[in-house]
Parts: sequence; C-alpha cells; structure tokens
Amino acid sequence: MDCAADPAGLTVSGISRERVIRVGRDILGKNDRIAADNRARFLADDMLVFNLVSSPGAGKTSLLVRAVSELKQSWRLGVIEGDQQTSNDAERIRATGVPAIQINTGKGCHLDAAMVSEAYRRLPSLKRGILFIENVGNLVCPAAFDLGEACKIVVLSTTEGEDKPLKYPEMFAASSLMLINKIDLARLVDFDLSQTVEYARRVNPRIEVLTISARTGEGFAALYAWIGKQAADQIHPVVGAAP
Ligand SMILES: Nc1nc2c(ncn2[C@@H]2O[C@H](COP(=O)(O)OP(=O)(O)OP(=O)(O)O)[C@@H](O)[C@H]2O)c(=O)[nH]1
Ligand SMILES: [Mg+2]
Ligand SMILES: [Zn+2]
Repeated sequence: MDCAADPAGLTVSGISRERVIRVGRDILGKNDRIAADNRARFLADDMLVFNLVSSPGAGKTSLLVRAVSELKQSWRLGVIEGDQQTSNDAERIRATGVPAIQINTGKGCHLDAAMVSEAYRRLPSLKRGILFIENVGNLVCPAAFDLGEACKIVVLSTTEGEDKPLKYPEMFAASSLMLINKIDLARLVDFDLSQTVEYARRVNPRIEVLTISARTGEGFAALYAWIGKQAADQIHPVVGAAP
C-alpha cells in the first residue's frame, strides 16, 4: 500500500479492512504532526507557503517559472519541486535565479510533510518570503497530505475538461484558489469556463477562481494581487509593496 490518503476506501488482498484503515490513519496522523511542526516553523520565519496541486502537465512549473521571474523583484522566494523522477522542474526554476530543491518520491505519488521539512532545511534562509511547493502531478491523494502550507492552489488546465472538480472533489474542496491555466487554448478546445466554475463551487462554495495563461502571461497581474492579499496579513514585503 503506497498511498494512505483515503484509508477507509482501500482494500488490500490478504489483509483485513480494519488493519488497512488503522495503518492508513497512523500514516496520516504522523504526517499531520510533522505538518503542524512545519507550519510553526513557517510562522516563526514569517513565510507564506503555497502548495500547488494539479494533474500532470496542467502547467504548474510553467506558471511558477513566470511568476518567480517577476515576483523575485519584490520577494525573497524559494521553490520545492516534487516529482516521481528527474530534476527537470527544479532546473527550470533555478534557471530564473530562484533557489529550488527537487524531491523525487520514487514510487510515491504525493509529497508528505517530512519531505518538505527536509527540503526546507536545504533552502537558503527565506525569512519574510514566499515558498512555493509544487506537488506531484496527481489530483487524488495530495489533497489528504497537509504539508504545513497556508493554502492549496489547484491548477486546472482548459484541456482537461470541465468535469474534473466533480470527479476529484477532495482536491477542489481542499483548495482556496483554482487557477484555470492554458486559457489561451480555451476556444480551441471549446472550454466552458462558467460550467467549470459552477462545478468547482458545487464542491467548494468558497473557492476563488482566476484564469491565466502561463504561455502568454494573461491573468498574472490578478494572480500577483491575490498573492499580495494573502501576504498582507502574514508577512511584509522585503522590498517596497507587494506587487
Ligand atoms: N498553450 C499553453 N501551454 C501551456 C501553458 N502552461 C503550460 N503549458 C504547456 O503544458 C505542458 C506542461 O507544462 P508543465 O509546466 O510542465 O506542467 P506541470 O503541471 O508542471 O507538469 P508535471 O510537473 O509533470 O505535473 C508544457 O508543454 C507547457 O509548455 C499555457 O498556459 N498555455
Ligand atoms: Mg512540473
Ligand atoms: Zn499518494
């Protein structure tokens, strides 16, 4: 059993359902304790931390490359990248001059709080800055693993179809912001924006929504304003006002 995100829903042949549930709960309980430690650490360091989640290829790294290139003028930034294999994504971030730590989860399908704790220790001091965590591309179990973040941002691209919030409700229910990426392709794929927003609000009435294109930069000013709003209560910009 690799992923214990929903122990009540798991079955493993040869092992009683009760034991599967108990093991799953133990894993999540341990994760929650480490996540609480991470959260305390981030608070002590005045850090604003976002956990980016999506299906593979929705555009998390592309939007982060654009965002950190622009936000680095005003904020101390760091990125933790999670993938099963390769350090491609961390290298894409480092090319912007922003520090990035790659975590390879191997057979694992999500980041957990212990992995983030270890990676955060390896980053340079980011006090009063912003840490972006790019989770493994997976719309299922990253929803259940708290990393100590301020909030989750779910990225949904226009090419994935409108019904993803209904099919993977846990992720959309756990997220504060839905970024609809690849809006430059919306017309090409007959993407129905209002239908997607309606589905997302059905599982999470409070979810905020922004449309962006990591390719063209459309919508990024609004994204930076949203980040600035989150930061206003928690931390102070390193240089001048938040963008
Ligand atoms: N047209 C278009 N393509 C995009 C956009 N954002 C990302 N892409 C493309 O989508 C593909 C996947 O982008 P990534 O940024 O690697 O996606 P990801 O979510 O980081 O992928 P994983 O880390 O593998 O889960 C790449 O070919 C990008 O060039 C966008 O806004 N518009
Ligand atoms: Mg990526
Ligand atoms: Zn998993």
